[in-house]
Amino acid sequence: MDRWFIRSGADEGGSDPDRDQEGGLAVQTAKPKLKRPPMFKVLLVNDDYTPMEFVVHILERFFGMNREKATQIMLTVHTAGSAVVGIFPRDIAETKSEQVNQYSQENQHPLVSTVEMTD
Ligand code: TYC
Repeated sequence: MDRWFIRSGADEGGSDPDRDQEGGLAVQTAKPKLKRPPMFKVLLVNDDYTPMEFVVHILERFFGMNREKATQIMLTVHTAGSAVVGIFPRDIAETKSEQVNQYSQENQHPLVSTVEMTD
């Protein structure tokens, strides 16, 4: 952090740690207040029972994908076992994951979504 000294010319510094030899007052540049929030991955997990068409519908409904993108991601989950379907701040990631799990349960499908920290 940069330290600069304001010079009034009047007093001497003495023992004040925020003043220099000639009495200049130390000022500090402030840290920027806004940080990017930590991001979390939402994953879909493969299973043997959920119909492919239902998974495509989930990806369209909750992750705003078009049919082509949703189909491509569904097939990745189907062959690789899981895939990241979106990256969001924590609250949004958890809400989306819960929406997927609740909607799947309501429709009697075992489809599961999980949330993981990004590294
Ligand atoms: N494996 C399922 C099937 O063959 C399809 C599927 C894809 C299920 C992705 C879950 O997250 C999933 N019908």
